[in-house]
Amino acid sequence: MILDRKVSLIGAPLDLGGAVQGASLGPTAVRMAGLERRIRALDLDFEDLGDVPVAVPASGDPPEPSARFIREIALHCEALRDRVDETLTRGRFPLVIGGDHAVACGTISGVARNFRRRGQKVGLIWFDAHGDMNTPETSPSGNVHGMPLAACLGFGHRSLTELAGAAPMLDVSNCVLIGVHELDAREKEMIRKVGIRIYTMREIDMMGMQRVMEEALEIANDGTDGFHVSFDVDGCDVSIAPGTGTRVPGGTNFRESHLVLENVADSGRLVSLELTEVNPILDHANRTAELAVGLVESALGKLVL
Ligand code: B3U
Ligand code: MN
Ligand code: MN
Repeated sequence: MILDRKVSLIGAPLDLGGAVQGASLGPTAVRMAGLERRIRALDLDFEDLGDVPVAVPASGDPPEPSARFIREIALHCEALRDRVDETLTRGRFPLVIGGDHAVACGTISGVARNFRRRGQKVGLIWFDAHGDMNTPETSPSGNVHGMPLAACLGFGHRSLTELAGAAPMLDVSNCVLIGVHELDAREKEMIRKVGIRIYTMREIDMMGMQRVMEEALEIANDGTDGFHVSFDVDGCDVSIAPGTGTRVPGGTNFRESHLVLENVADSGRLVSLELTEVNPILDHANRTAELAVGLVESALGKLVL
């Protein structure tokens, strides 16, 4: 099912949330892999809104080691939030390309604020090798790209948790984490405490991706007016997505990765999509960006027949 969507591409070239640099080139790499042409080939209206600016931090060590570059990251997220919110208000579909995964605080706060204003609720499907459920208190690295899901659920630095107004941005009962295969010790405690539904790689192996997605969609759609997908390419197996900053062996294969987004498209309830952590510096021949473009097509309803 190809939906009648007007797609607005928003680049979010943030590189301050992770330890490895290069995710700031993600939007360029995905554009160069033919994103616009392939979306237009689906007969969808397309506009490119360009990139949301990122401040250059002062030189030297970041002032907050427990949440490195939090000031610059929060500023970027505020600008991204406003762009996403406006895009939805214009009746268009925000497609955000990161950037490290800290950009999700900007995207999701934009969607949440827009829905809140209209008295509506939005669900969330978060695909990732990691939980992204750290806070400055639990994080072993101080890297903010390990914290965005916790921030969206109301835990962490106030400059992120309150981006949409009063925290939390989302109701945890409509949020689901898929593809996880690496968690930090204190992050596991957070996941249990917060009570978010999680499908690790083990559940995917045991249940199959189709059943996992059927359950995930039920959670994201239960009493909501649509859902957002935050897709971290590091959840895909290293063999198909080598170009990403924190590689963990044992991710989803090519078909499982597409099946996630094919199910999302079939639901007809996707309101916005973001794809993060594409790092072409670590890649060969832009393979991960090319995978990313194919995944966007699946999310927008591309069918073989
Ligand atoms: N959980 C670790 C590693 C990590 C999280 N997200 C990514 N890496 N991409 C951390 O630093 O919080
Ligand atoms: Mn992530
Ligand atoms: Mn990740």
